[in-house]
Parts: sequence; C-alpha cells; structure tokens
Amino acid sequence: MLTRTPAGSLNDVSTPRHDWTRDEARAIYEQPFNDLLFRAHSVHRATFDPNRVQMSRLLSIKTGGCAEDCGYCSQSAHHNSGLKASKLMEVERVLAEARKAKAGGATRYCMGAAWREPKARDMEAVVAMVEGVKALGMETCMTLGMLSDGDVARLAHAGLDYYNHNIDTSERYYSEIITTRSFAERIDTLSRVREAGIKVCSGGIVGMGEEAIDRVDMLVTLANLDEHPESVPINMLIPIEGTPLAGVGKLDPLEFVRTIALARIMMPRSYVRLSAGRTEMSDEMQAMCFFAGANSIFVGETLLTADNPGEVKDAALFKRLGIQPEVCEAAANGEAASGDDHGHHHHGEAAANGCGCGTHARQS
Ligand code: SAM
Ligand code: DTB
Ligand code: SF4
Repeated sequence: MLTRTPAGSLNDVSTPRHDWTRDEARAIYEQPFNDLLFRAHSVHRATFDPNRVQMSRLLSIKTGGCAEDCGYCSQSAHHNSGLKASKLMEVERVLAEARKAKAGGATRYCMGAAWREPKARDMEAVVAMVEGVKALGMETCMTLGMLSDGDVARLAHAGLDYYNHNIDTSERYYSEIITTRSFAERIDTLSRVREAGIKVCSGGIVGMGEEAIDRVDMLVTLANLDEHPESVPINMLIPIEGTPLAGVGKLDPLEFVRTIALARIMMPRSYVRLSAGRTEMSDEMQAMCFFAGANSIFVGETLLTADNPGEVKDAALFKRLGIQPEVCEAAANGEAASGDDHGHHHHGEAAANGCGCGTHARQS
C-alpha cells in the first residue's frame, strides 16, 4: 500500500519514515475513528501476522525508594504510596522467576529497578541476571534509569537484547510530571543505548491529564528518532494512591486506541505493546487495541508493583479473539541463532527486530 508524504513522494506504508510532521500526525490521529483504524490495521498486516501477540514478563528486581519524582509512580521516595522499598534481588531468585515466566509462555524477560541510574557496585549482579536469563533462551530487557557510557558498554557486552527507557509524554508536558530529570536526558540515554547496539524499548503513558496533542507529540518524537524503537510500550496510567496523579480523571478509552493506531502507522515495523492498565480495560477495548496494531503485552499477575490480568484471564481473552502467543522456536529451545528460517510467524516484510526473538539479526 502506498501513501503520499507531505513532501509529495510516494511511500510504502511499511517502510519506516523519520520525517513525520506534527500536523500530519495530528491529522491522522484526528481522522474519523473507522478511517484511522482501517489505516492502522492495513499497516499492521503489511508487516505482521495480525493474530499473533508477543508476551513479555516483568519483574521488579529493586523496588521503591527511588530518588526521582515521576508523578505517576508508586516507587518514588517523593510520594507516599505505602510501598515497601527493597534491596536489589539476588541473582538466583531472579533466575527462578524467569524460569517460571518462560514456562508461562513469555519470550522476553524484563527486569526493572527503581533507580535514577545504576550504581557501579550493582552492575555485577545486573550483568549476571542478563547472562542467566539469556542462558534460559529468553530475550532480556532491563530498565534501570539513566545509563553512563560505561554502564551501556557492560550491558552490551553481557548480551542484553533490549533496554527500556520511556519518554513518557510530550516534551511540553514532561516537566508537569517529572522535575528531577529532563526530557533531553531521556533522549541522551536512548542514543547511548542505540549506539551500543542494544535494541530500544521506548514509549510512554497516556491518561496523565495530557492533551491529545501531547500524545501525538510523544509519538512524533519516537517516530523521528534515527531508528524506531523496536518496542513501543503504550501504558494507560494506573492511578496510584499517594502519588500526585492519583486523582486524574479517566481518559476516554477510544483516545487510548487512537494512540495505539497512530503508533502503529508511524512505526510500522515496531512491536507496539499494550502495556500497563489492562486490568481496567474490557476485552472489547483490548480487542480494538490489537486491531489497531498492538502486538505485544505484559503477562502475569503483576507488572512491577501494580496488578495485571494474569494468565487465566489472558488465555480466555486470546481464545475469544483467536490470538496465538508469538513463539520463537530458537529461543524456546534455548538454541543459538543459525539463520532466519525458523518457522516464521510474520508475513510480508520482516519486522524491525527480525523475528522478535532477539537472537536473530535485524533484517530491515
Ligand atoms: N526507574 C526506571 C525508569 O523510570 O526508567 C525504570 C522503571 S519505571 C517504573 C518504567 C516505566 O513504567 C515508566 O517509565 C512508566 O512509563 C511506567 N509506569 C510507572 N508507573 C506507572 C503507572 N502508575 N501507570 C502506568 N505506567 C507506569
Ligand atoms: C513500560 O512501559 N511499562 C512497564 C515497563 N515498561 C517497565 C512498567 C509498568 C509499570 C506499571 C506500574 C507498576 O507496576 O508499578
Ligand atoms: Fe523511579 Fe522509574 Fe518510578 Fe520514576 S518511574 S520514580 S525513575 S522507578
């Protein structure tokens, strides 16, 4: 399928572009809902199997007591959410949890720490976690806050597949939500991660009291990075008692679906993750998100500190929708990569991260 860009050139919808304008993106976001969803779903089908959803599992390896003041977060030391802070988990415990996640069908294991940035003394354990989880044949993802060049080099050397670092909202709205670090610092860390050859997971939160244009601007920033993040998590704010955003009014669910659709259209080969907030979403809303191009979720009973639907509910949802979990046979067998002919689950062009298993080379 071809469309015309504002500059007038014809562009295949599944070819990544990095020259999105705010007006163009806003016009897409504001289209009649059916036009928007039809376009997003067409883009989705050009790259992905529409009936496959990738499953990631989260673990909080270090909870609470964080120095940052992110207004949405249960783990900030600046707020009073009643969450008990804990030390960095032992490597063996992390690996035991990862084994359970793999048995539950997750192909990626995401480990999160409530840090502004890692301390040098923590890196040894973090590296051991990456190596241990990789040895299980799962993809690895870490989210540890800002990274120095040295941290990035150590993580890359350990073979970390993905680094999650969200820009969270538009540059304009950012300072309303977080004051202890800047939007530019977020982008800096993302560039360091990218330069080191680690795949990027970056998205944001909607429903924080922002305007529609903030959701559009956030996605334009991500889509105009030199390379699109391979994973784009779109979180719905989970309001946490004791945080500044506890009382923000609920966002219209259709605005959330529009956000997913715009992410899919502007980042056609990325995995768009329907992330936090699913416990408050109906099956019908989630179905609409999958139709709009979401093709990844977090599985399990908990995210980092908040609830998630869990295996039984998700199995029922997938059954209702005829959705299959994405499997990567090479990863599932714990085998090393040998090629790209491994029971492929995409059709059409290769996705941004090849098969999504992290053990295969990029094909775009
Ligand atoms: N401390 C690290 C950092 O902020 O980069 C990593 C962990 S942090 C909890 C990861 C992401 O979770 C945040 O960037 C935010 O997008 C999301 N998140 C945190 N609290 C949330 C909430 N209450 N509702 C929705 N998303 C949330
Ligand atoms: C992301 O975008 N969402 C995940 C993951 N990346 C680290 C975290 C969601 C956290 C939800 C709130 C909680 O569990 O505390
Ligand atoms: Fe800390 Fe991350 Fe929570 Fe911000 S989102 S307070 S950096 S744990």
